Amino acid sequence: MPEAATHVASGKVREIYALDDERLLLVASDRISTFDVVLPTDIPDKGRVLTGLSGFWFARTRDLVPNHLLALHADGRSTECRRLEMLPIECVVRGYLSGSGWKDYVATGEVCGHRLPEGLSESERLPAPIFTPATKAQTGHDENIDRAAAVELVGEERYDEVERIALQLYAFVSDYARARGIILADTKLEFGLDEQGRLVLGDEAFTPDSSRFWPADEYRTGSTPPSFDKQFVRDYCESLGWDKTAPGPELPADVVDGTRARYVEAFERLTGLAFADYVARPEIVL
Ligand code: Q0N
Repeated sequence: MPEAATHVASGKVREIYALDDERLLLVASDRISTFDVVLPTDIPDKGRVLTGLSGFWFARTRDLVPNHLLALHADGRSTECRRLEMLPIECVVRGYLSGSGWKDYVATGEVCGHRLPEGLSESERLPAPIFTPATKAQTGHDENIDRAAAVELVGEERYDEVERIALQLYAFVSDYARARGIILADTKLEFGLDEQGRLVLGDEAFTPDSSRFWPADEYRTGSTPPSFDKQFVRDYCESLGWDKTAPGPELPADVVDGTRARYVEAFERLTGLAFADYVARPEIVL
């Protein structure tokens, strides 16, 4: 960490430092959360996998929308980014009915104002992907909002632009992943504006922490498909009968190793690159 960098914000698993007025340093840790609780045991290389995947997608989507990535550091887990004025909404795209989208559908037949066909099952593929914005809760859970509520926050023109770009990004990455045996069920993107007011993709993008990745060969409707990355951790936590409040349990070595292997497998399948080559030379993802 640069001595002069001042800490700006912490997420559950990432830290942000200011390098100067224009640039931020984003550092991805090896921490893992499950059921919204950060566990006391790290997953080695998880931060590198997420940073490498984000960089891979940023490099491949720059013609669709500019992004905040300026440099990928040699440690493979920290990036320099352009400082943006972040939009006050989470930009979620859903191609499948899961998580809060499934809950809202069961309760109302709609997700964020999108009326969906009757009789859909949990995890079913939607007729077409939908843009489902949410508020950025400072504490607690993000709240799904409809178009009118999101327009109040960002304006109509900007809303139409982020919806169009987010759907294009989802289409590109979900096609890419599907060809490699992975379903991108949904994803959360964050956008900001540069000094000229142009839309820029920020945060991390299309990582297992910001997206639901499902192994295509295990996909079925009527339940929650196994998570590509966290299933061993969830199964282990369920086997303990833990009440899902902090502090979470320590993970045994076999759960750590199996989970690390799943993160590395996601990286290698999606990028077509050997993870060891990324660790040696992170810039190969760009
Ligand atoms: C920013 N967040 C929320 C880390 C990520 N490029 C940027 N410019 C200005 N601000 C931000 C970014 C970015 N990215 C984004 N906070 C500040 C996402 N955080 C949540 C905590 O973990």
